[in-house]
Amino acid sequence: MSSTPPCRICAAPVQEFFDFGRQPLSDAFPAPDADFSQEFFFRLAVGVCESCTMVQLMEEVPRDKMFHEEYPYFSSGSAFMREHFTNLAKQLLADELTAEDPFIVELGCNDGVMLKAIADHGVRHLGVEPSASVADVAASKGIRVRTSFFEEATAREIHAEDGPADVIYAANTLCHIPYMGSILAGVNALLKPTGVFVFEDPYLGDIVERTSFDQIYDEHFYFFTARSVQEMARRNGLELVHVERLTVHGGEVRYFLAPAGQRTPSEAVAALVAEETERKLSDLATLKAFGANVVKIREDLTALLTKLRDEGKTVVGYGATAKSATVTNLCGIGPDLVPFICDTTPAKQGRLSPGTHIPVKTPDAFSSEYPDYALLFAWNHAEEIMAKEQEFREAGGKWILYVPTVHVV
Ligand code: DWN
Ligand code: SAH
Repeated sequence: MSSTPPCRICAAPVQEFFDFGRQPLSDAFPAPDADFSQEFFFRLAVGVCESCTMVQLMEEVPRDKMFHEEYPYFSSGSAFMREHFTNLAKQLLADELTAEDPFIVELGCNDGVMLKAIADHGVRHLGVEPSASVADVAASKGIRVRTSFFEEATAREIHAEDGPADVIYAANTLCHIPYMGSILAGVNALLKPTGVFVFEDPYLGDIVERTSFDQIYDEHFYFFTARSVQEMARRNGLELVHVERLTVHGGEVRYFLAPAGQRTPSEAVAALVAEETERKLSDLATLKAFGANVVKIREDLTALLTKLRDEGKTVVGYGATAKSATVTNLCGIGPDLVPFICDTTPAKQGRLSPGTHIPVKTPDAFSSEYPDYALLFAWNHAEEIMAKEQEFREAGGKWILYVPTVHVV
């Protein structure tokens, strides 16, 4: 185990609790003829801050290596997620965007999956999105986008050009940003005193409960709890005033932050903090037990895949998710165990999975000749995918899942 780096929120020591070893960039899909000696790897390990309890990566990957003009994750690829974000837009329009000529800024708007519904209502908006691949798609939908990283300087420029924001929103983005001091200074500079900063990200409580260890990869730097977010807000002149549990992406929490003293915190905040204390969620012992569960899943999954291969069964991966990079690289799953992964994303098709180089193919490759088993890497979309792949089940196919334990359905 290496030395303890300072916490990115409060500078106290961070205690490491699990090391995933050498891992590639989770969203870098090399071409089959790429020079693999150039593939980027880093040590993926996770720890907890002794003081503010923030769970975070031990090493930071430079942001330009992850978010750029070839970023291949397009948020609108899931019908469930499109509905989720349309509902959220309606909620914000009804509850928060009620002032005269309101203004909303979204960090990490991706392909505009949420802002489209806002733009359709004629509400003033701006998406801040560094990855041109997805930002261009948002712009093509008529959404106003600024192709850059959000940070304090960006926030000040936006304020100078557009005035203060009623809402700043970020889905599955804040947890991607190590430089939190600059982000929250930007939020303070841009938000109206009556405004609200809303963000939703994978919840440590769900990750620990379900051993969904594949939520841990280069892009996910922080793993929030109500307690750690409350502490982070407090240190930056903000206050956690509300929380909502969400079921998407395997379990998330939506946090509402307001300038300190402006809103009365709801009972849901105290209730979730109390639940986390009761569970000892941020205790090193709890997190080390999580690590032991990860090791068990790795052993069970490699044993199952090896057994199926030795029996001559076919296994195909379903969904070339960023999450699956952690699974395939931790477990050593390459094309010998899983000959290909099918995925609907054109930018991933014809490429290889990061690190273990499993070919990514179109969904046709799956349906033209069903395998005996499908390893569901996109397990967070299980309901949507299993509904659309009913024929696979009817043809005798079985799904392999590895969260919360390795099982076949
Ligand atoms: O936080 C992040 C989340 C929001 O998105 C990012 N850091 C990166 C990305 O993570 P991910 O790749 O693990 O997300 P998903 O949503 O689990 O990825 C689903 C993958 O599966 C996509 O590549 C699309 C594909 N897919 C498919 O082939 N058929 C998805 C669905 C719903 C389908 O029916
Ligand atoms: N909000 C979408 C996208 C999540 S993927 C959804 O929930 O599906 C994370 C996104 O954050 C990527 O599109 C990435 O380009 C963006 N991102 C990373 N760092 C950022 C920053 N500093 N400011 C704004 N967006 C950022």
